[in-house]
This record gives sequence, structure tokens and C-alpha cells, in this order.
Amino acid sequence: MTSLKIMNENYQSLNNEGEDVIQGLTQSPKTLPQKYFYDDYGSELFEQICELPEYYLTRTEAGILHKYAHEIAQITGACELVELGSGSSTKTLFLLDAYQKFASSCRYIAIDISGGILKSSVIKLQQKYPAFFIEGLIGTYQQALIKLESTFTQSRMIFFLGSSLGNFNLQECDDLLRQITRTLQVGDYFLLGIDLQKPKEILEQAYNDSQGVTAAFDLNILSHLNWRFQGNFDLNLFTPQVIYNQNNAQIETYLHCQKSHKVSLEALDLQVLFADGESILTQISRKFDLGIMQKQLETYGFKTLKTWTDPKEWFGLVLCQA
Ligand code: AVJ
Repeated sequence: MTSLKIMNENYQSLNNEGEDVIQGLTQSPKTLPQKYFYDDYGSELFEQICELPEYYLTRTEAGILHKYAHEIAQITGACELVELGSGSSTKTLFLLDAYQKFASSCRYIAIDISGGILKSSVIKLQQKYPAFFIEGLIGTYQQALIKLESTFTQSRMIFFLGSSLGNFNLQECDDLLRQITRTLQVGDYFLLGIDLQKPKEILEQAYNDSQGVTAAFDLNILSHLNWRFQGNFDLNLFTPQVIYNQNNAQIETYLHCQKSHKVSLEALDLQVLFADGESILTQISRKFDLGIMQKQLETYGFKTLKTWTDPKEWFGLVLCQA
């Protein structure tokens, strides 16, 4: 049984046709919502990033899951599994394998904004786990969580891996965690994967690889705006720039404009002036402290049951209970 539900084929239901893009590009300094990285091509590039030698995050988290997925399943017992930002669901296999031992039939709901990658991973997973009920929800986290708020099950675990929480600023993070608690009942579980603070050089390399895959990913946000909103961004006029802002413990990704010029996005009826040297902030990726995160989760009513890290303590997993 495979089911795919498309909630926002045009990104429209939540943000009035790119209202968020207009807002980001008309303020100073200019910003863009990070979700626009993930059109189908952007998601493909992100999968390539996950394989890069410099990008330790995916491989480190996969190592932790490989080692402890059974322990996680043992703690929670059989439950409905909901994944935010599932992408190719590669790391999910460790969890699904572990849960298969506890429940003959398990329900896995994969949520992703990128329909192309979600469709192919749902089909692959259904073949690998024929007894599971696998569902894909194409949309933003907000859209998917609203849907889940009205469908409670006996026991549910929401998991949010890859340190994707780091792409949310404090306000967005607060909104998201609140929304997650609304989709959980007392006793339900939340499994969170976070990238931990570490030396600047390691972090900057992870977001500025030597093969230029990340640079292509960074620029693709403009190609996405071009096709989605009939824009005329010239990718040659922008250069990606990555810095680790130590004060805020966050990676910041900018697109640095090299020449003053005007860009238009016809579908949004928007004209934007860029000055020589002006930047767009396209992404933050916050780096966390495991202890502080546990305290923060407590303020949302979550009790930490257990945390795991890798031997270098580069990445952390927190399992908590609502
Ligand atoms: C989406 C959170 C997994 O911030 O590390 C990686 C996105 N962007 N390289 C991250 C990203 C450029 C990534 N996550």
C-alpha cells in the first residue's frame, strides 16, 4: 500500500505564490527562504553533498543510527514513524529495519517538499518493506504537520534528522517545535539529529567543498526562482560565500552579487535592484550543544530519554518523550 499526497505542488497554499520571496528580496539585507533550495534538482544536488568527503554530517549520523537504531526501537516499541524532510530516506533504512523486528506491519510517513525524490524513495521503500504502510506527503513541514494534528494514532514518533532544525532561526525553530508538540500526544516520541559545535575550519569546509557541489547547490536557489516565478537571475553574476559565524554558532551562506543590476521575477510582478557587492543571505545552519538542546526541549514539555553521539562527538541524536 503506497500513497502519495501532494499538498503544495505550487508552494502556494501557505505563502500566497511567493509572498515570502517578495518579502525576503525587498528587505535589507536581502534574504531568501531556505526551502527554495529544494526543487527536484536541488534535492539531487543535496544527495550529492551528503556523499562528499568534507560533508561529515550524513555519514556521522548514519553511523550513530546504524549502531543504535535497535536501542531506539526497543525504547519506543512499535509506533507510527513520521519523518520530516525525508529526502532519499537512506538513513531511515536503519530505523525501518529495527522497527520491522517489533511490528509485523509498521506505518511510515515520509514528508518532503521535493516531490521527485519523495516519489522515488516511497516506491523503493514499499518494495523493500512490503508489509509496511508507506505514505509520502509532498509539502512543507507546516502543511504536513497540520494534517497530522487531526490524525492521532496509538503511538507516534516524529523524527527530524540531518540537523535540518539548524536551518531554522530562533523564531522559526520555536514555531516548528510548538507545531510538533501539537501533533504528539503525551507519551509519544521525538527523535532529533543535531550537528554539534566544532572548529570553524571543519565547518566551513563542510559547506564549501573542493569539488564545487555545494556552490552549485547554493546557486540553484536562483535557478529555482527563475523557473518557478519567471525570473531572470543571471547565475554568473553571483558567487556563493560561506562563513561560520562563531558568535551565533551558525554557518551562513550568502550569494554575493558582483555587479549592480536589476532582476525581475515576472510571476511575482517584482523588480529587484542589486548593488555591486550586495549579498543575499540564503541559509543559516546552526550548530548545537547537546546539553542546551535538552534544556530547550524541556521547555516544550519533552523529557530526554537518551542521547547518542559518535566517538568524536561531532553529531548528536536526542530521543525525547512528549
Ligand atoms: C538540510 C540541514 C541537512 O544545513 O547541513 C548542506 C543543508 N546546505 N550544505 C545543512 C546544506 C548546504 C543541510 N541540511
